[in-house]
Amino acid sequence: MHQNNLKQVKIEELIDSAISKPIVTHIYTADPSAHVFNNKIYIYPSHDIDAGIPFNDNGDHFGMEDYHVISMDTIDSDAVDNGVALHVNDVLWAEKQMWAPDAAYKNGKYYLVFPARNKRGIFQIGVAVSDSPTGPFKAEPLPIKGSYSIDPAVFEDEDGSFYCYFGGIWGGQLQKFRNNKYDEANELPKANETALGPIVAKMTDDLLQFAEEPKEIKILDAFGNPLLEGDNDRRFFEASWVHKYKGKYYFSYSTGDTHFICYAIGDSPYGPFTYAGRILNPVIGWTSHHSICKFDDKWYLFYHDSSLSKGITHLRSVKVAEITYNEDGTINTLNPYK
Ligand code: FUB
Repeated sequence: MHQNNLKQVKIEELIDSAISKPIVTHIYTADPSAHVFNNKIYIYPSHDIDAGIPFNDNGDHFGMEDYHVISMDTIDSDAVDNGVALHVNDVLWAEKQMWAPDAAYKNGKYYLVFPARNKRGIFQIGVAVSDSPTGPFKAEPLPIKGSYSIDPAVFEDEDGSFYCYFGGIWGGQLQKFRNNKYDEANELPKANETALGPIVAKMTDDLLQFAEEPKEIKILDAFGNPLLEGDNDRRFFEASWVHKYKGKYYFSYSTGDTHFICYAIGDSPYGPFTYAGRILNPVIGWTSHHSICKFDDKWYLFYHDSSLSKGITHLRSVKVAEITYNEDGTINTLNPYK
């Protein structure tokens, strides 16, 4: 049998054995940031389209233009697509590539926090505000001052403080920054050097700006040493997410080119976080991106794969599966296919 046919048979078998189905099938969705607002589930995903842009390692083929918010009354109920919540044409500072967003709620307002390339081709992070969790959202005229790179995730701590985590290497441009400054000459560290960490900044009370200089987060191994750039199975690539479980901060992320969703545990929203294992094994498609959310006393992993498009890496679909913890606080690894 021809190699491509073999590959196709393998994908069909994997799709058949998937542990969950796409939440919506009429559009492609990815990078799901899930939240419970007013006892209902709201998913803030990327809206994948085929923009006709050739594939490259920069991810230029991820040419998304808008966001749709998906809502569900319960984890098993039908998902509702609430239409266009924000379009790139309505964001003054943004040029293209509306990548993975997140959302937050405070004092009666909903905040969509999203990355896009500005007119100079540099990723920044913007905020758009609405009275409704489903939008439409009105974008601030400028991006967050001092923001850069991709994949913002907004975490609300129990004291009411909000933190924005962000960053992604390769197309996400994090490797071009050191100490929050861009230099085109900057590249990834060498394999035996400390890997680049994700970035965190506390947000201002109005959730429109960073309240402090962004700081790099350390992810350590069990011996307290920082993970190295060559440790591709464990080092940070993109897709930050933070949740709290039994008083500990869980920082989860994608390892990118090795396709794992991993997590690390710490005692502060700023880290350091100690690597603790894998949450999700590789999915169909190149990227893996997730969020973790509690609903009705159960914990769920929202993630995506490219099963609906039969493996087209930039045409992904959001899925959900329950995750479970062990007594020691570790999370049991999910296999997306049986
Ligand atoms: O959706 C575009 C990019 O792909 C996201 O920003 C990354 O996390 C990856 O999922």
